[in-house]
Amino acid sequence: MNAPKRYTITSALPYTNGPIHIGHLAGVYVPADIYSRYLRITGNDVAFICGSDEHGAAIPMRAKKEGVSPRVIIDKYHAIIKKSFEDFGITFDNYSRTSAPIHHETASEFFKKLYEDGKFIEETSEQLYDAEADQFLADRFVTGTCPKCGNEEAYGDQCENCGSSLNATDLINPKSTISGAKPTLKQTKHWFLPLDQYEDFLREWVLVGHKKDWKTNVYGQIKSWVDDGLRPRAVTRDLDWGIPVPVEGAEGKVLYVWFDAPIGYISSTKEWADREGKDWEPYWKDEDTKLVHFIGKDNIVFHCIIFPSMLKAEGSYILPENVPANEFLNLEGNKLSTSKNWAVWLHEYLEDFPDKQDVLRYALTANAPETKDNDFTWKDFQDRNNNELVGNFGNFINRIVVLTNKYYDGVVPTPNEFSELDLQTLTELRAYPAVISSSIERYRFREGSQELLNVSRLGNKYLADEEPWKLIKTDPERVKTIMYVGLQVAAALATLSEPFLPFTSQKLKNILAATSSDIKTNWNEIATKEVLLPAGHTIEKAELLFSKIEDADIQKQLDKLEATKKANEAENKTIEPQKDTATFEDFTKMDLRVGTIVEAEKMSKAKKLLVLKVDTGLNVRTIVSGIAEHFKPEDLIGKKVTVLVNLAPRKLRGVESEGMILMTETPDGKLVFLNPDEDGVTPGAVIS
Ligand code: B3M
Ligand code: ZN
Repeated sequence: MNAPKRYTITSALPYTNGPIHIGHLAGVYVPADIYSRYLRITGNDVAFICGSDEHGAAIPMRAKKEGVSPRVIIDKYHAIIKKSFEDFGITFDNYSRTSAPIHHETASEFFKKLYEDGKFIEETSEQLYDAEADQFLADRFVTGTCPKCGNEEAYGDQCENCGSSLNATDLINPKSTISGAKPTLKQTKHWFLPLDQYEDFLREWVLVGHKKDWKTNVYGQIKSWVDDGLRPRAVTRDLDWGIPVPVEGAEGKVLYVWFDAPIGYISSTKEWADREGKDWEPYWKDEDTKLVHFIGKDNIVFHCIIFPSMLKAEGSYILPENVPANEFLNLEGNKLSTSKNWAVWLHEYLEDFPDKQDVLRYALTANAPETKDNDFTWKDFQDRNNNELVGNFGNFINRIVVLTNKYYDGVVPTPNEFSELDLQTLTELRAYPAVISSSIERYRFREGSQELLNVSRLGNKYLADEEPWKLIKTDPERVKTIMYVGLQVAAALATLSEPFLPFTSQKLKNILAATSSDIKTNWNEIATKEVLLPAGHTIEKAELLFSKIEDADIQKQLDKLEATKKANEAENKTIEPQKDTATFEDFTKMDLRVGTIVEAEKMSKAKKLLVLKVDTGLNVRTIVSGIAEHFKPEDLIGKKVTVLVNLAPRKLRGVESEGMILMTETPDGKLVFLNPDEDGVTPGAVIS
């Protein structure tokens, strides 16, 4: 076991623009909590730091949607989020918020120091502007096509599809998210951090220094950005929500949310140290401290490029030792989405499964998106509970505790001579702390969770091989030894489960009466001490650690998701914005006629295309139409349709198409001929 160290462990500060869901828990908070708990119980000095991220465009946008002030929004969601973390046993040493005065002070000081040291470039440049809303457009106030991957919904500071960090002016076809308008350009002054000047430092520090020990997904992203070449990055914004830029000539400007938010880790540490009567500085400035950031993959650029460059520019801070970013968790095959309500919200989960915090922690860890995106399914959740937690872990504990009570009134028996298998079992047991430690220290929490289950598997197999319930009649002396060995496994489980299943661990410690001083519940001692639960110690009565989840409980969750899907379809959030004005002349150029379909057949080797013959009154002509997945050819004969007859002819798969049949689409993707009165057609549907 390693010598104790000082750790500063941070997990991404959640935006207070909504509650949190399983994706947050799986990606960031459960792994960070496992890591922190583990380090504490193995004797390290840990500051596990978090808080709410209450600035940035997301907050006023949500406030507008709910018709209240930003303050109301942050207070509401800060409380909900904080409670969810407590409910799920996330043991932050401090949970702060970026609206706190200590944070405003800390972030302002940090900016001022960099400003005074000449670390910024001050520049007036043309930025995107929404004249209608009288607002500059950056970050989430503008979307457009990502120049790197073509995603049409990239934000002004970042593309969530490919993870690229962007400047708003990089977007192709930008569009204001406030009014839908196409932005104009307007001059404004901002302060930029010249990231290009930190390229050599970043190369040396990460690309050389951490090539071996950082996750490949994290390393790869950083390498590709640095190889692409970094550019100066604005760290201020024209907004009225945030921390005012603390220099002269910056009225009406605030710090960019991604400048202030990571400083939130520092201010939250200060708040904690003040409360605990400690000095915060070693946690951020002592070279012996290990700083670890737990985040999701969309935050990599901010934690591995921008924040380290800020820390480097400031000069007195340590840099992260590791940034074990996770990939994304999906839900039943679809991307988790707050706006589409496609999520399992933690506060709602607890209404349905009030005593099953550990089950969710476990299911999310066993299936964590550590190296690739993963899917959460309710079926997997049920299986993991019923087969692994109830069937394996719970079953072992229940058997050993019930039998100890039945045979010995709860008193741990004195063993006789150990058999070969007894010794082998105890030796195997002693190896587990190191095995699980190694998984956790390498940030492989899913592997660690499976090793934990191997401990109860070891216990179950031992009992199944020895069958004490049969031997009790013929060889009660032997049963004493078997039960003694089994109880040592149970005691080890109480400790080894603590990082992963903290509520269960506590319950199990209570059952084993592990509060008394004669029993060993120290992680490191499991490996070295022969006796964890001594003969003569009295345990409590059995109590179930886990309970089965029935099909009906799972169906209820699936029904909820199905209802969400339906509601989303009905709402059809994607009304296309109006196109540019067409003059009357433009309109009269289009020659629209009624036509009758007289022939229809599938085009060979083209899944979507039908070749139609249409009588337009002018002539019978060929029109190729992409409707094969929606209509059977034989149903189309005789149908009257609207045809644009003077569309320039074009060849589709070698067949010349002379015109276009007008169609529209229902929210669930069904194509219909132009008849707005048809079932399912909704206002705003585009005719094309
Ligand atoms: N508020 C979380 C997110 O991107 C963001 C993290 C800040 S960490 C300093 O969802
Ligand atoms: Zn992209």
